Amino acid sequence: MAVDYGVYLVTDSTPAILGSRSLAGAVEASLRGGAGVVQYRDKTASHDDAVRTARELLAVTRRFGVPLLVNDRVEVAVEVGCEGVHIGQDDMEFQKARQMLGPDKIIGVTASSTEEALRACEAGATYLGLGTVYATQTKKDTKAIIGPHGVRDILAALAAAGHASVPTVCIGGINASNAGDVLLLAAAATTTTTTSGSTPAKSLDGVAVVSALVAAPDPADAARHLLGQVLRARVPDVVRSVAATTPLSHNMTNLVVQNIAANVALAVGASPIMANYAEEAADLARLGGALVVNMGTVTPDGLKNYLQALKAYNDAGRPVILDPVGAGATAVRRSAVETLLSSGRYAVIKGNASEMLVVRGGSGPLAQRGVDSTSQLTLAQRASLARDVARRHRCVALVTGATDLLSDGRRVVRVDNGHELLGMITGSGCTLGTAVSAMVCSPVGAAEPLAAAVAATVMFGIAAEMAAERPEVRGPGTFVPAFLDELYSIRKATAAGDLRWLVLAKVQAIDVPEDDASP
Ligand SMILES: *[C@@H]1O[C@H](CO)[C@@H](O)[C@H](O)[C@H]1NC(C)=O
Ligand SMILES: *[C@@H]1O[C@H](CO)[C@@H](O)[C@H](O)[C@H]1NC(C)=O
Ligand SMILES: CC(=O)N[C@H]1CO[C@H](CO)[C@@H](O)[C@@H]1O
Repeated sequence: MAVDYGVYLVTDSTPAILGSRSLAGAVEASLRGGAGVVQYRDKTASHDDAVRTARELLAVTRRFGVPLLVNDRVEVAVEVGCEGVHIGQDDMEFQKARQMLGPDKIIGVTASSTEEALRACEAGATYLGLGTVYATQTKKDTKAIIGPHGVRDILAALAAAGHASVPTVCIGGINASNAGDVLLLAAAATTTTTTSGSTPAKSLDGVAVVSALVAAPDPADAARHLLGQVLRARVPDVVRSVAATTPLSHNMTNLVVQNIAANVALAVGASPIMANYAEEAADLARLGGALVVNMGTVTPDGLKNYLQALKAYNDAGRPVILDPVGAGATAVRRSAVETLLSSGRYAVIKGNASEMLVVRGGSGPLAQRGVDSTSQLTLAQRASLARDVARRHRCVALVTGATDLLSDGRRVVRVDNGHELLGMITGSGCTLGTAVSAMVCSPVGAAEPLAAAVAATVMFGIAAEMAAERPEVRGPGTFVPAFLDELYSIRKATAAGDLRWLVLAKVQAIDVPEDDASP
């Protein structure tokens, strides 16, 4: 099970926190809002009661495909067969827990100092909970309040010791008003380069919260709010991950946009490769990059090449991005999209509303009415479309427009960055596909495809806004070079820990009711 540590819920059954609500109800609402991990914490219930409650929660988490961890009580986790445990430094030691659970279960460990964090990583902890960040009512046996700076120091030590890939969440008094500060302080980490090479920076993967969800008037809404903050704070980490690894962006795209697509790839720190010969694809797929299949100019020969390359990347387990340009405009394109969709898997599918209606297929009221009708889609309908495409094709879907809508099938996120000048240059949509591919195949982005697609959309949109503001930009012609410069300077600033550009990021998780009529 791929774990998304972004919004991590720790339960609390004490009446002061839970009130008269049911625990399972609060958990379910948090999961609807986008929480990615649930930790059942109850230090006082009898074994039988704890097992009963854990089973009840497991039934809920399984429906959402989210792991359930049990705090401390390893024997309860073993009995209910949930995904793992979370242990503190005072709890049963790590090796004993590992022995009881077997090699594959998740074991998270709390750490409140650099020494504890390093020891936990060396023991083999799956992830770390860093804290206590702030004093809190829900956990009174607080060993050490370390504050956001303490968290940052531990992260730096983890990176320096080669543990940058161990996921981390911060815990202790985190709520809607302070989560952003803690996340951003951690996100401003820098990659340090020494004579022995460069040490990747490490930031937080998410926030662990108790009352901020369990005691919230609307846990779903509170979870969405936190998710938006986490995704926004993940942007620099993804951007840095691309810059640190220079992943290959293998683009099979149309001739019209080749130049700008290659330049965008370079500006964000990826390495573009232009190869339309499918025979090369198998070799290229092994180089650890991503493939962009862009349907800009479809010919029968081109389609054959695409299919061969798609298979090569799928076989190599590398991500493929589908950009179904002009899907639905002609019968040839409609059938090309169908062939491509039925022939392989995609990590991300991006397109505007008319293209994505074709990708989704099916028979919503607007599906058959052609391209023009999509301009009347409401935001809620486009959001629902993104989620439909993500579910149907088990991918991250990105529906572009003045507001971009992204979904992984469960969560839906809106990004309100960008500038109208982007719409006046050829291939800006296609080059967004290139940026997405770079982010999605970076080490950080590969583990979190939704965060990766959000990062590409945000970086792209903010670069456009900053370019448009520049005094020398008078229209589309002067915009293009300024846009490339801004992508480049965002990458440079991020690597240096300067995140001032991130104040422009507009990322929000939104509620899309399940019964909302699909377009
Ligand atoms: C969030 O936590 C901080 C620090 O513990 C506290 O001062 C603040 O009042 C809390 N805010 C909310 C909305 O609960
Ligand atoms: C989507 O893009 C295609 C071409 O790529 C264009 O013809 C169509 O009008 C666009 N639709 C919308 C809703 O913007
Ligand atoms: C950035 C990049 O790799 N661009 C290439 C994409 O593919 C076309 C062929 O369709 C090349 O001409 C571009 O150079």
